[in-house]
Amino acid sequence: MARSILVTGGAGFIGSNFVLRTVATSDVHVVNLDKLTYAGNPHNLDSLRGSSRYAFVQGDIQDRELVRSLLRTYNVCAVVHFAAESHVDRSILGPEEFIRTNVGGTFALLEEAKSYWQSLAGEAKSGFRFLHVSTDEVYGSLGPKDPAFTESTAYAPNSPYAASKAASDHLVRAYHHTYGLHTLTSNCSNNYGPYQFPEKLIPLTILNALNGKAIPVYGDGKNVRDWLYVEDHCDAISTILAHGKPGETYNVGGSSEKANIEVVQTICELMDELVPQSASRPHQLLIKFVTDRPGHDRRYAVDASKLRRELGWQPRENFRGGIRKTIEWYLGHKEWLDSVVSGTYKDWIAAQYATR
Ligand code: NAD
Ligand code: TDX
Repeated sequence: MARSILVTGGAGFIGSNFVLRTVATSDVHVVNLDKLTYAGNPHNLDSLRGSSRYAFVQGDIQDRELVRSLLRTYNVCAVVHFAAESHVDRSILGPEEFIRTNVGGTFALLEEAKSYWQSLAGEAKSGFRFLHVSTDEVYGSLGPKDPAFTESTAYAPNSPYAASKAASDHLVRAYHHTYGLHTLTSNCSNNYGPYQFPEKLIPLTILNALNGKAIPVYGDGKNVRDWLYVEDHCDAISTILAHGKPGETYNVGGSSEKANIEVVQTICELMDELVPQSASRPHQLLIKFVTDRPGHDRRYAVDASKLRRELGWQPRENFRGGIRKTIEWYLGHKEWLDSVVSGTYKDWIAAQYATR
């Protein structure tokens, strides 16, 4: 049977973009294992229905028997591991699921990948890869003049989310060092683009601007993030998977540092232009400064020069162009937005913002 890659969390934001792009631009077979938590949406992948190169399996990465059988049944040559609880604010209100999925789930996958890999021989064994998709948040927070995070910056995670991702990164490192598993780790900055669930800053701002609702900005709005368009991240992952050196970690970033208030203002300006008939113009009037996130990291910035130097990757999209495309995508996919903004979404928004 043809060889496949096992993608975990492929019904989430970055995973969906990665699966769609991989099926469209290569001849590889993709098996997508996703639990379909509140953040997973199989309709993101509706266009692949009927494709002989795509299979969807609903399940938990902690289900070791399932993972074991998928690796063997699909003759898997690489695991690309996106599945995670990914929202910092949710990790503050309820960290347990983050430990289960991000730490326990990654451990389960590593164990099964190791046994499977050990059973292989020849090129199948030497070519096997386990790519762990991680975040820049493991490095902690920068001061205004600090240099950007490099791959050798010490880990200093500050939120339960970041700590759970840091723990998973350490496990991945250990499975390479101890057992020789061919692991790769990418540590990427903040992504934005199509299919992002509207709990994160950029899609939440677009959604609230569309609906004439307050746009919540935490604290003084001067926290800085380094923004990367999701397609550039997916391109980086494909590059690392194809050419990365086993055991290595690669930082991925857009060299596009922006204060949150600047991000929100840019979206408001573009909404004024793209929805000229809106009753909420100028959208900037919707901005509302609210109580800060506890332990809110002040600044992230990623030095991605290793990935550029060693593997030739660099981002194609700039922030203004990427944000425009993103807003246009949301404006053109109102039915997608309506479908994800269901009862449980409303419960989250009430729990998170009502008393801020
Ligand atoms: P997301 O929350 O949009 O999607 C996560 C997906 O994982 C969902 O489809 C969900 O159903 C699935 N999932 C959760 N728990 C699972 C489990 N136990 N078993 C199987 N599937 C499960 O996340 P995202 O923003 O697409 O992030 C994907 C990965 O990239 C995460 O590992 C995240 O830490 C990392 N990352 C994200 C960003 C970002 O800006 N979004 C930046 C850097 C790194
Ligand atoms: O309502 C909001 N108001 C606000 O000011 C929200 C949701 C966020 N913010 C601020 C907090 C951050 O400084 O905006 C910034 C971005 O917040 P999020 O979109 O929640 O992202 P962040 O916490 O930076 O984490 C993201 O990037 C790294 C992803 O969610 C992680 O999965 C990824 O690892």
